Amino acid sequence: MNDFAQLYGRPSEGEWAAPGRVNLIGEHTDYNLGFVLPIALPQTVRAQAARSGDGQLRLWSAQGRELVALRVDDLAPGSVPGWAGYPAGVVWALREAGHPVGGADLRLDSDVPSGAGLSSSAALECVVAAAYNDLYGLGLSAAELAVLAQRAENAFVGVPCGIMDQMASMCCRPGAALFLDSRDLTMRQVPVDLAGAGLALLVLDTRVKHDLGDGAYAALRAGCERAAALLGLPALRSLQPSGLADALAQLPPELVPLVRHVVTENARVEAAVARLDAGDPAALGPILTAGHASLRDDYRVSCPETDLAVEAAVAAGAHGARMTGGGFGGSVIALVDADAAGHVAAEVTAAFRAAGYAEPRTLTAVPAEGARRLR
Ligand code: GAF
Repeated sequence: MNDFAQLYGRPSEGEWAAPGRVNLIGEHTDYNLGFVLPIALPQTVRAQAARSGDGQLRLWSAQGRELVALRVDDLAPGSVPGWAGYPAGVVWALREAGHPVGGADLRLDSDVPSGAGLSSSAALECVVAAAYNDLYGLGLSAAELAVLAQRAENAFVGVPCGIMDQMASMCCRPGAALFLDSRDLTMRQVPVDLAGAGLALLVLDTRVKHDLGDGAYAALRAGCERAAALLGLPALRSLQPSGLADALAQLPPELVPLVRHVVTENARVEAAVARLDAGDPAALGPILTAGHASLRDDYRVSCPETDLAVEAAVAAGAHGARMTGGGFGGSVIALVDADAAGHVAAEVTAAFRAAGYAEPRTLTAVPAEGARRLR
């Protein structure tokens, strides 16, 4: 039921996939033009697609079991509510950038948990960008598609996200983390051999709904931009750890913890890359836990559930743990010995039960491939 031919009365021209992500370290640094270090998840959004000749964009989602039909010429920021705004925004952004694209029929399916801070929205944008790039022969690079997908989210959906999630979904490679400089989008694939080191990366979805659209994310971003302006910097990225104390002394008290987080977090990304380059992924553990403390105490984007998951994971023997993504709920990652993964997950689950929280959903993250054509 509801396969492409049944929905649209003809075969698709191809099928594409784009993954969700977890970020190893480098949170709330991307819009400050700093460093991030995400890996792609094996979980993807898939799109079967074919060009339509009638100027219509038809979107069917296997999760919503809903068909949305839109006229491409009528697409305008804010005009498409709900999940369909993300794919529609990509088509709008492509046209805005002058690319000669028209309508398409898409059948979308996903196993990226939504609302879990695992970047299901960016995966949805990126799979549509990848499909359109091939269907309409645009010849855009993965990074160019990521920038257009971010523009869709910023200007069409209205969420002021940075570039990390779209770059992760488009550009990650199997077995590697993407060391990305958000200032100029230079990137390096850093090998991450967790299995070879006897390690595993647990993802614990706290099931506390993560939503970037509620204004808190925008307020944090605005705070960082105000701090940079007060310091006379183009972005907080330009502030080095050696200049941090002097800079903090010049800022109003409410901006001090934000700036401290961003500067120390950029340094943690560089430290994490150095450990991975040295072939010592277990040494990431304390860096992850320090990153969580900074997000909890300085940036204040954790919540009781993510704090408890981190504490319980570390108490159960994890090398380190932290919330991942924007915060306000979502998921925690825990770096564990592979043979202790079940034990750590069980201990976090028991702690949640004891606290009266809904049980976390657990998966194991393996660095997977970015957006690609499947057939
Ligand atoms: C969300 C945003 F979409 C990213 O751009 C990034 O800012 C992240 O939160 C925090 O690091 O995932």
